[in-house]
Amino acid sequence: MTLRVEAGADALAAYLDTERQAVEAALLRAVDALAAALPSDVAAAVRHGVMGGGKRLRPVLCASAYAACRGGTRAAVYDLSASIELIHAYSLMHDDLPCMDDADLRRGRPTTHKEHGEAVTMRAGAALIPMAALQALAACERLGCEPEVSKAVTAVLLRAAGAGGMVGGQWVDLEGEEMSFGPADLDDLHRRKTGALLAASLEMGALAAGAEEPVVDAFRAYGRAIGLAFQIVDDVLDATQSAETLGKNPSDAAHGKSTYVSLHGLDEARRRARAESDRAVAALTEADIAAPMLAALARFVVERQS
Ligand code: GRG
Repeated sequence: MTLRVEAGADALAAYLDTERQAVEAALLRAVDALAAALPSDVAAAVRHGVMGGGKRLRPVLCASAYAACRGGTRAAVYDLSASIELIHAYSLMHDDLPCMDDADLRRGRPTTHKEHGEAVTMRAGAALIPMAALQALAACERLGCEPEVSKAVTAVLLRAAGAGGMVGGQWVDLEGEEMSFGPADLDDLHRRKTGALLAASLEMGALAAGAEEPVVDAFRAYGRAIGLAFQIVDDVLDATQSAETLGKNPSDAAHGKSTYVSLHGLDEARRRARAESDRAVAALTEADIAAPMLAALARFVVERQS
């Protein structure tokens, strides 16, 4: 089978809607389980940070990669997908803290620390990290993965979240407040800060589905490319949209950091985002992966308005 067809906008919207509902249900299961083991103030902050909307892009990518490899999904796939969103949610909760981005608006609502306080938000975010790893392991077991596959899937998540990935990218980003980056530095920063978790989402779905190495590699390449496209578009939106439309405070340019727009200008930034989206689709096509929704998602990432 080959990827000749890209789903249309309506089909993609309906698909995203259905997938997101399954993800929301899995996230609620995870949050309820974690909340039972936490003091009530920390549990409330976890609920605020995890259940407060969001595109749920990473879990949808994970479930889509699984479905493309296995021809369908199962409930446990969404529990696996939700483990990635728990990491993403903690990263946003901590990123918004005064010691990092100091943001008061996220997903159109007050940030977690604005409602629950800084100390409680720190604890809630920290509780989500081990929870995510345990959830990934348990979901893999329920999917019938061999123990070494479960470990590999969980390791992909933790590696992407760690110093070589998201946390490392955030360090570099924080240091960037005092220095300006060149184009290669900016690519490297975002490959780690945003791209690593996006690529891991697809890799985890493919690995859990038992895909062969070339297929896993193709999903990783797709993830890396849409990760970069996603970040370029984030900079374009920051430069062109109001906080009200975005539901968050435009950040990097406001903090004097280099962005794709400040380095390349708006038109070139948009061209680069489209080129990465094309690269993502080509990675799937070349590996003969039939995934029309993922092809459409690569377009959605560059056309999104928030
Ligand atoms: C201690 C250095 C250190 C780091 C802790 C805070 C942190 C870990 C990492 C920050 C990672 C971060 C904020 C990455 C940005 C990722 C990004 C582009 C977020 C926006 O993603 P969307 O648009 O958001 O998918 P929604 O709201 O749709 O989920």
